[in-house]
Amino acid sequence: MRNLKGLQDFIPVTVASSLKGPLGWAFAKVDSELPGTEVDPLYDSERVRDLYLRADPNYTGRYTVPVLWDKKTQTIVNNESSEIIRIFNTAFDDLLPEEYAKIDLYPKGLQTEIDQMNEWMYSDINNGVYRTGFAGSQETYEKAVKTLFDALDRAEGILQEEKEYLVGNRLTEADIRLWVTVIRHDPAYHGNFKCNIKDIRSGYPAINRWMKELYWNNEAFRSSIDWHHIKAGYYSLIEVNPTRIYPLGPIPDIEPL
Ligand SMILES: N[C@@H](CCC(=O)N[C@@H](CS)C(=O)NCC(=O)O)C(=O)O
Repeated sequence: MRNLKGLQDFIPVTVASSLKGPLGWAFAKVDSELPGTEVDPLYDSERVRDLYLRADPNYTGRYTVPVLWDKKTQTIVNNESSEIIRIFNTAFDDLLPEEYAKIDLYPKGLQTEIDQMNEWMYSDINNGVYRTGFAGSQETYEKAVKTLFDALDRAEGILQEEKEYLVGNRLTEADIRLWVTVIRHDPAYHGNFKCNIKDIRSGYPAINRWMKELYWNNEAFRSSIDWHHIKAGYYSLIEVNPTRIYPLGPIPDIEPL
């Protein structure tokens, strides 16, 4: 969303390591193993946790990413990705050149349809992969994995017949929200989270085509992906992969168009 709206100069990004340690996500100051991990340019923090505690010394919740940080008030503005993308969609339009200000990924006439789609996609797909991967019993796993693949079947149905986008024949927030999970499916969730009833490349031709078109035809999507961070990150989750060894496949990370 940041790239699509041309917000790169207003909102710099700092990438933490995707190798989660006992104290959570670290900056390059304490963990520079993965290329692409950066230092915190504001406070040279060791971890994302330090930003949460700087914002509120009494904070006791989870230290999650993403974090939208306000340099002026020196605090966290938001840490919920679905809200951050809504903020990016309109909040900076006054400052943006017309070509970017006019981009609207949550247009009035499509909001109901987008919201309805977000609802089942979030619970069954975006969050569904986590429910599957972190299931603590066979029964919970089987329930979650079936729900996930039923929802992927539903998305496949929507994207059939060369449909370019999920809602309204134009790129919307719904595409972004499905894409961020589907792009990680083959390299991460399929193996590490046991989401392996099918992979995207051989099991979902319409989703695969849509995913590849967004990736290969749109720099905003492609440049937001770091395959190594995705793979090493998920496979470093000690709860599901104690050896932290990550697989070399699938090769390629994503198929050509
Ligand atoms: N509601 C948040 C959830 C974010 C979230 O759970 N992020 C994960 C990484 S994908 C995280 O930082 N987990 C760290 C933890 O739970 O300790 C959002 O979607 O923005």
